Parts: sequence; C-alpha cells; structure tokens
Amino acid sequence: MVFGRSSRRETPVEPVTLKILVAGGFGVGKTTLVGAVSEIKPLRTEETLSEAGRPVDDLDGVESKSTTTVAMDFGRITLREDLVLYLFGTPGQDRFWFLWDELAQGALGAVVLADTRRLEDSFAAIDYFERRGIPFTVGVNCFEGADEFPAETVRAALDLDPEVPLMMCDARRRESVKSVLVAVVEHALVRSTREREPAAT
Ligand SMILES: Nc1nc2c(ncn2[C@@H]2O[C@H](COP(=O)(O)OP(=O)(O)OP(=O)(O)O)[C@@H](O)[C@H]2O)c(=O)[nH]1
Ligand SMILES: [Mg+2]
Repeated sequence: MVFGRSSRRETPVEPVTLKILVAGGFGVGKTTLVGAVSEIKPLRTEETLSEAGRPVDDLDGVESKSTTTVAMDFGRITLREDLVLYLFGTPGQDRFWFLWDELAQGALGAVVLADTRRLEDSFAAIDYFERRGIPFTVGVNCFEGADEFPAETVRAALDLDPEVPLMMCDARRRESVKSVLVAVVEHALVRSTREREPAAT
C-alpha cells in the first residue's frame, strides 16, 4: 500500500520528569554544573559581583569569579528516554536564603556541591535537606589547586549519615555531572521504596 498510515505506530514514551536541586555554598560551581549538562540553553540569573559587595562576598579560592546567581539556574537533562530531570540551581549567598523554600517545593532530591577549601560553606545546605528529609548526594567539586582528600575524610568532616552518597566530580564535565545526578535519583528511589515498605516486624 502506498498511502495510509503504518499499522505499527510507535507510541511515544511519556517521560517521567523529576525536579532536582543543585545547592551548596557560594562559588562552589552550581551554575557551572547546570550549564555543563543542560540540553537546553540554561536559564541563568547572574549579576556582576560589585566592589560594593566585597565586604559580604567572600571570594577566597574563587578570586576570578565575577558574577553570582541571584535567583536560580534552570536546566534540563534527559537521563533516559523515559526519564527527564529538571535542574534548579540555588543562589549560593546567604542573603538569598528566602528563595530556597520556593525552589525546594516538589524536589525529588538534591546535589550538594562542596569545595574542600571551604567545606563549611556547604554545611547550611546539608542541614537544610537533612531537616526536611529531602534525599541528597554530595558532589565534591575538584578544583585545581585544592588539596585532594579521601572521600572518607570529607565525609567525616561533613558529618554525613552513612547512607548519603558522596562522590568526587568536576562540575565542568558532563559525564562527571551525569554520574552525580544518577546517584541522586538512585538514592532518592531507594529511600522512597524503603519508606513505602511496611517496617519488618
Ligand atoms: N577549576 C575549576 N573551576 C571551576 C569548577 N567549577 C566551577 N569553576 C569555576 O568556579 C567559579 C564559580 O562557579 P559558579 O558555577 O559560578 O559557582 P556557583 O556555585 O554558581 O556560584 P554562586 O551562584 O555565586 O553561589 C567559576 O569561575 C567557574 O568557572 C571546577 O570544577 N574546576
Ligand atoms: Mg551560581
């Protein structure tokens, strides 16, 4: 038959879409991470760091940084044809904390990025997700020039629960970021399955 529609019509797969937050301290690489993996042009809300902001903007370790996120980053990545992640990068500076509750609504999980030169900057993000029971994975962003520490040392310094995954990553590399995102999704799924199972008697 020349005309007519194929009887073997493929039903398009409706992907599951999940919301993931990308959090962590100031200048730890959140905007870079979203930009590295997003398959759409990431939405950014960058403002120039000004001379006036110097007393409050702590640039130790990221001296070359010239802009900062003032609302959020937004990007999208298809992990599998039936699994799409929407990434929401948070602003790193304390003065934007009021935006977090809005951004966290409906999030399946989160990545907390950490920089070993300023680990304490990521404490607040870890506390935030722990308190709200939002599953998260820690990605240690390996900046050049930063001392390398074994994962166990970083884990102890961050006082992480044993079940929280921690991995080394490079926020500029797509494959590296993808592994962190897969870890977040897997961790969140394991946790939600466990919570749904009736407690063993
Ligand atoms: N060497 C190195 N530089 C990085 C890496 N990730 C980010 N950077 C640089 O670090 C700086 C900070 O990155 P951003 O992505 O803006 O950090 P952010 O966490 O979004 O910062 P805020 O939104 O201001 O909190 C930028 O100059 C990046 O180019 C990395 O893995 N290695
Ligand atoms: Mg940013």
